[in-house]
Amino acid sequence: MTNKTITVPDIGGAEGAEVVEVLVAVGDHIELEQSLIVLESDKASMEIPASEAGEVVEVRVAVGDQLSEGDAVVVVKTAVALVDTETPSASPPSTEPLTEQPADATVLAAATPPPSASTVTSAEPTVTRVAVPDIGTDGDVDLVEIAVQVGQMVEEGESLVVLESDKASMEVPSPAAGKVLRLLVESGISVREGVELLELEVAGNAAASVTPPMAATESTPTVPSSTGTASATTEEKASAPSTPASSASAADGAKPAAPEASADESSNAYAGPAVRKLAREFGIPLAQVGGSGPRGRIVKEDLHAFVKQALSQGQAVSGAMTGTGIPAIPEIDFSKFGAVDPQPRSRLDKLTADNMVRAWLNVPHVTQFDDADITDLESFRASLKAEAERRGTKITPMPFLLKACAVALNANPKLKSSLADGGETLVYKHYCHIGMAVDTPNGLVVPVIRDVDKKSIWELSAEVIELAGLARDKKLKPDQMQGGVFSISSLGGIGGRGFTPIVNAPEVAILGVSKSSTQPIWDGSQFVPRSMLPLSLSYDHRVINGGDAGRFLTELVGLLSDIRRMMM
Ligand code: CAO
Repeated sequence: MTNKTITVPDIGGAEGAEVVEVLVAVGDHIELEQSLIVLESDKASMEIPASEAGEVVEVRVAVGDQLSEGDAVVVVKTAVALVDTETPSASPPSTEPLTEQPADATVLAAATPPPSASTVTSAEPTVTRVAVPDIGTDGDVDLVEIAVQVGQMVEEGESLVVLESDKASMEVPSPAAGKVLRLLVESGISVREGVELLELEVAGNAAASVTPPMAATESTPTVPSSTGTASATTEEKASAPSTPASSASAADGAKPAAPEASADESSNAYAGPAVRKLAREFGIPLAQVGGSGPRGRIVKEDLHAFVKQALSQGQAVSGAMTGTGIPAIPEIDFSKFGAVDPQPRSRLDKLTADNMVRAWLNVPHVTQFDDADITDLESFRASLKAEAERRGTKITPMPFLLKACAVALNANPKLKSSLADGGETLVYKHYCHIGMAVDTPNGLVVPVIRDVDKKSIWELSAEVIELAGLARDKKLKPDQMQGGVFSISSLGGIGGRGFTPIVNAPEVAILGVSKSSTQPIWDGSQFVPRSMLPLSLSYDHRVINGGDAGRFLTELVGLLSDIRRMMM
């Protein structure tokens, strides 16, 4: 492995040609002759191709820089060790002019490139590679976000990347304070324990570091590669979901309403290869896009703006449908009505939103209500107070609810089944792991308590406290949120008379618990004050019939009203 600096070759005497696009980013694997940057002189645009194949370890230019022959463009780690480090610089620029060049442009002549490459030393031993820690699962998780950039200083514990399983998102903290030297991954890939994420120059060892990246590297805007072989950059992928124009799905559902421009018209548009590729992928007619770059050149942001406008026009004109065929909720500019404060949503909130929509749209929900008389349970719980204090804990209604649900679920196993094979099969489970919704400042999480039917009330109580604490501290591991057969959402400590929870699919039922209150209950001869606990059971009506749900809830109410029954 050798680091090679690729420099600007002879560009026909053009001094100070402006960088108008950077087509690669740190971490990209580039092929020989792949375009690295687009330069624009007062006469023409030209692409600077790679004279080496390998991995980009440093980008030394930024959009707006003025370059001349011999100036460094990128540093590439090549796969093959070279005998002579005095190798030629970049190949001559493409002699094919960009079709969009201005009418008076002439193509710059190619000339023999001068010997100008230099070798950059590789990482010193003081550089640490940060890997995915134990995330509690053997399986792969998605790397959904890289929270740092090359060159960035990070504190110990500062979030480096965000990982996401199908149930939760986790942040990998920095093991030490230092400087991010190199990203070894890009967002969108799957990772597992041990996968190396980035190189960190640990604070205090800066002097022994590899050649520090130029400041321009940090501000280099990333754009898609102009070749089909290279993938989109880290930054693009991370931002894709929130950027309609860079999201394939958004573009699929939102092809611009304007008529398609012919290939000829588009090829005459003034845009670089990266923008052309993006436009092709999204089916955007370049001829209809206004360019905001130098001399009207179309840049990536122009494509974003074009798609955004097409989307809003489409909605205004035809009440555009979302991918599900459901009319989209129009975007409103709330600032028209008063002061607003738009805040980015946490990844967990967005993940929860997706899960809610999925369950809401797939599961035909029915909710059944009942009240459990927990007067005796509450006096029993009160009698445990002193013992709980001796044990250094406290006991809420939650462990009793878990235990009662486990008994009722084992007696009504359909309530803890799941659909499989596209609805052909119903999977019955011989275990009884129950999820418990926990409200955290970061969003909603559902840790799972395993084998509830086999645990004592004290054990369950300890686990409720432990898992709720881990959830609030964002320390739950993926396997602590998996395997549930049924869920409980208790808002009893918060308040409310009743609510209709959404089934946590592929589970088929969920219990909503509201705040207990003292109610006058007729005992056959008089009204007596009883502590009543409102329960709501939402279920998947594809699997659970009203009768199944009614039997389960009636049994549950009976168990909570007389907890001695739990032993029977
Ligand atoms: N009725 C009356 N009081 C109740 C009650 C009920 N149904 N359930 C709990 N309480 C009381 C508790 O006894 C406790 O009182 P004391 O401190 O006087 O003993 C107080 O309310 C607070 O309890 P808690 O909420 O800390 O503990 P818990 O074991 O009842 O619940 C947990 C734990 C993690 C489920 C809960 O803290 C929580 O996060 N609930 C929110 C769940 C949620 O967000 N669901 C919605 C999901 S869909 O958006």
